[in-house]
Amino acid sequence: MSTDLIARLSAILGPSGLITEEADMASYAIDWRRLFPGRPLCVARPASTAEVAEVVKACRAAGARLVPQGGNTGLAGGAVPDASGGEVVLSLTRMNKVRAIDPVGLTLAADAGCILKVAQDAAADAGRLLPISLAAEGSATVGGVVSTNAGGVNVLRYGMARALVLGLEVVLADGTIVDMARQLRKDNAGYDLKQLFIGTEGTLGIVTGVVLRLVPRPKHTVTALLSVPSPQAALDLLALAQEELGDTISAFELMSGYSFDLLKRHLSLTAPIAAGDWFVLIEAGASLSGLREAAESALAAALENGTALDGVIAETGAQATQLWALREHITDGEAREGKSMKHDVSVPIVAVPAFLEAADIAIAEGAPGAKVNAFGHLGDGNIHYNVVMAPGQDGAAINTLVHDVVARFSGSISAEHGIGQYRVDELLRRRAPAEVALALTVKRALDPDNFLNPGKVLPAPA
Ligand code: 2HG
Ligand code: ZN
Repeated sequence: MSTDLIARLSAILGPSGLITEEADMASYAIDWRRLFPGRPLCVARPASTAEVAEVVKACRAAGARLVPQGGNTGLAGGAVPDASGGEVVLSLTRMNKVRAIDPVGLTLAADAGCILKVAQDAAADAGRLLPISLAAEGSATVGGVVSTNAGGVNVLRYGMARALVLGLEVVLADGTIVDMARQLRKDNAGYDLKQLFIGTEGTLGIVTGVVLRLVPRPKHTVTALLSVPSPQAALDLLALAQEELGDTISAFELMSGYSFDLLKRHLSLTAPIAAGDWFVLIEAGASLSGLREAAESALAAALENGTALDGVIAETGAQATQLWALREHITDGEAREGKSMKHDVSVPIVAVPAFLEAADIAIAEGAPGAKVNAFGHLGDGNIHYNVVMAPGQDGAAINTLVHDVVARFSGSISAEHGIGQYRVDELLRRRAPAEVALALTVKRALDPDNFLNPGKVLPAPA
């Protein structure tokens, strides 16, 4: 069977579009954190939507399951194959072009495999902003960003990826191409079917093209790093920033002292301000003047009333980049520290300080010796509550400890990273049976043979 399929795929894709050698498949077979090793039958690299459709039909006919993959930067193992040696990885990375930009209509159309940074740069060249920003933007693809409904640091102003999607082109499990890549701002004609494919991690169809919303590029940006005594002080600072800077705030990030300790010890990165137990990185952007003055007066007020202990506003773009480098390297610092259990949780924004306190107690009591690397998007109530384990500790038990606290605050066990294969069991435990059943109904309708990305997001249907 597999020899016939390889021959068929080779005929569809040509020599540069199919990888079958184990060594050449290695980077497609495992996630970047090397937590979910798989073994694909082969890696198909189509160069067009028509080729994607042909690959889908060939694999389906041969009974080989398909795992769509973009930049493979996910944190939940959603884009890697299982270890059976029977799944085909469908890499979209050869479909990498920006298709069109409309700077007045504020839209950008791209192939699914276009790197996010390439799309951001194309928008910037047209004088516009593609307002989605995440640490993996140099390798993540726009198709992956949409398929996982990625978040990032600008969600509080611009929303998750879903909020930026105007149109999609997808290939269904039977190979049908559905072209919904419309550039319309308003389109209320019937079901909004593109939503089925946003955030469902390739389990209902394969995103091959996207149309994203752009925004005008703010002429002025301010970036500030502050140290604060506690998460509650950070929340007070958010309230103050909202008063002074209003809806110009595009990022409000919280980082623990331990996060900065990791940056210093593993990457020689240090904060240019006096340390506190916590740090906050704020960015705001506006086209009208007066933003910097407003930021300076907000900083002065925060220092005056003790909300902030110290703070700096970047003087140049290069300084702003340096401040952002601190935030963006925390994941890297954590990876160098040891094995960690990641918790991508959200609770109501005002509950973040109480959540952190309760979770810290749960870890201190239930997993003594573990260290908590808490940081994330305070402006969205989304904390990366990552637990660096002591030798011999049980990761699943740590998951349960943290997620039990999340449940107490009516939070979510995945605010932005998705479910992938990492959180399937936890999702089943934490979501109401009626919600899981509804999801399975949708899955069965679109992919009755469980052919697309099996075992991700949902359990394999019985
Ligand atoms: C971030 O906010 C990413 O930097 C990664 O979502 C978070 O490493 C993590 O847990
Ligand atoms: Zn994040």
